[in-house]
Amino acid sequence: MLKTVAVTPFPGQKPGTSGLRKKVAVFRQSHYAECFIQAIFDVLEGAAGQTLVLGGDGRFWNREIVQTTLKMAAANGFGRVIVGRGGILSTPAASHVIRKYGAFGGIILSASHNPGGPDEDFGIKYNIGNGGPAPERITDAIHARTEVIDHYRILDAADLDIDQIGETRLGDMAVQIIDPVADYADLMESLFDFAAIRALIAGGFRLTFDAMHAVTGPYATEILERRLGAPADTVLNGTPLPDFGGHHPDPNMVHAHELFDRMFGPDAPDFGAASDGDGDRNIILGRGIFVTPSDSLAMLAANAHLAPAYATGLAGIARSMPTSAAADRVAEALGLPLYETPTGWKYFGNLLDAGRVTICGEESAGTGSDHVREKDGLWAVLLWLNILAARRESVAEIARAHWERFGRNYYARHDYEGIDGAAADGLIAALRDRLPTLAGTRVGDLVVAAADDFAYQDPVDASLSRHQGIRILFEGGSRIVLRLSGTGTSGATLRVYLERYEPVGGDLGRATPDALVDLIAAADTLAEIRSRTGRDQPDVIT
Ligand code: G16
Repeated sequence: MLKTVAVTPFPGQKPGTSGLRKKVAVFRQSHYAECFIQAIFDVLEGAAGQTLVLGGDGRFWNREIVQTTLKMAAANGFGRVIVGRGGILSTPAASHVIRKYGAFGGIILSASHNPGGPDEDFGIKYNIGNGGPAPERITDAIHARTEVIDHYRILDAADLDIDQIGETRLGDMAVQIIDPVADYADLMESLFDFAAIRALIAGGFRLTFDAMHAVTGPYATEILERRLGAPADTVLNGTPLPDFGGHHPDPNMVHAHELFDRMFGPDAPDFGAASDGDGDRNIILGRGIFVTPSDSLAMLAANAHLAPAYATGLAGIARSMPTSAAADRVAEALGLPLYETPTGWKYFGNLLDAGRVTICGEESAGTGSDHVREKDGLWAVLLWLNILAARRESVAEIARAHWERFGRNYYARHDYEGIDGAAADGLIAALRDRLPTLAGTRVGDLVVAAADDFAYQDPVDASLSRHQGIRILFEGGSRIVLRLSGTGTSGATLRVYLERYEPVGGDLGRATPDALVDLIAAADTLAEIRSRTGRDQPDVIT
């Protein structure tokens, strides 16, 4: 039976960098999730009778919202919903399933790298028919709709069994439960030289993958252990848990410290990697080396031709603005266009659809290609393995050779988490006010060459996105970027991105903190970080 439920709008249902992310307690309020989901359905044109893909990273509240979404999709006229068994789909797998089955779009339930559990975070995002995150014009329309919504539609029906593969019906709508892993694993097998990777592993190459008790566990087990023949203990923390075992499923030095300890410890394996809550992020380590995400993008782009899918070369490379310029050097050397976009994978969608770029990446541990429209953690791991299998060199040797050819972009991001929102806004506003007068300012030995508030005009649809981060460029090519995160759920997170370029022939083997010490001091002087936030050091350095 179809029910129409009268509601009053909830304030603040504004999608951030990647969908709506809030504390579970917020989502548990009566009608809260329903209002947001109805707002999504209300702004979609032509969805009647179409297919929707549905899945999430398995965090606490995932199963409940899967049931709610199914009943609302049926009441809103969808013809079919394809659901990952158990309500599970990694973000890149969801993107692939949307594309493979020609779906109208998809709803992905995830707060990505944010912690999960009854007191932690949940999220809902909408992806369009190309498999990618909804662009700003759609997320803005969804937000506008949430502000005036006065009812939602839902089918009054019993919960469906979402744990058996097969097809059932909900009202007039078909519900198809699929294996969440198989399509994605097949896609990976079509892109990479699995025989070469299998031979590498069979020859004694040792690898470890930390799934962080998040969604990639079953994907990594199928691909690395079953299809590529890695030993059964290759995947660590491979069982997805609703609270990720009480940890942040955020692959960085702080939250994946076990992996870092192992890779920098005695008897380290040859290769280590981790992914995040919903499987779109990755970090890459070799024995005794961490490859920064910005460097990983550059190294993958420089070597992608070694994998079958990219053997004929790349169309172009895109990176988010705060990501280091390491990839720019590769693009220049290969004669490829390089696009600099705002933070957020959604900005890559048009470039990928238009065939302007093949590989994209972000400093926030995201890399991916035109095979889907999301960043893809296991894809990056497999491309690295394919390159290692082809080159038969260590990760450290590949990194060293890369820097000797292109120079090295020393790079770090300093995060100040959970700071007072007004203080964070004040810091950015004050800096913005001073932008016109910053050029020529001397800070220690550094001289500001230019400073601006990054704006991006999409070259495909000409849409303009303003206020995407403050850039302070110094003479000699060093750079500081400051922006506020759009993915947090408590207070504000200030991100400070620091970069120094060391050309070929320079000192390529420094410790990153040493190489950045003057930039760290300059960031504090120029942005008054300590005095405005009350913090004298960052919470997380990535
Ligand atoms: C999301 C976006 C990424 C972005 C990252 C960090 O990643 O998809 O494009 O780089 O957030 O954004 P912010 O700096 O605003 O917190 P994920 O993995 O959280 O979906």
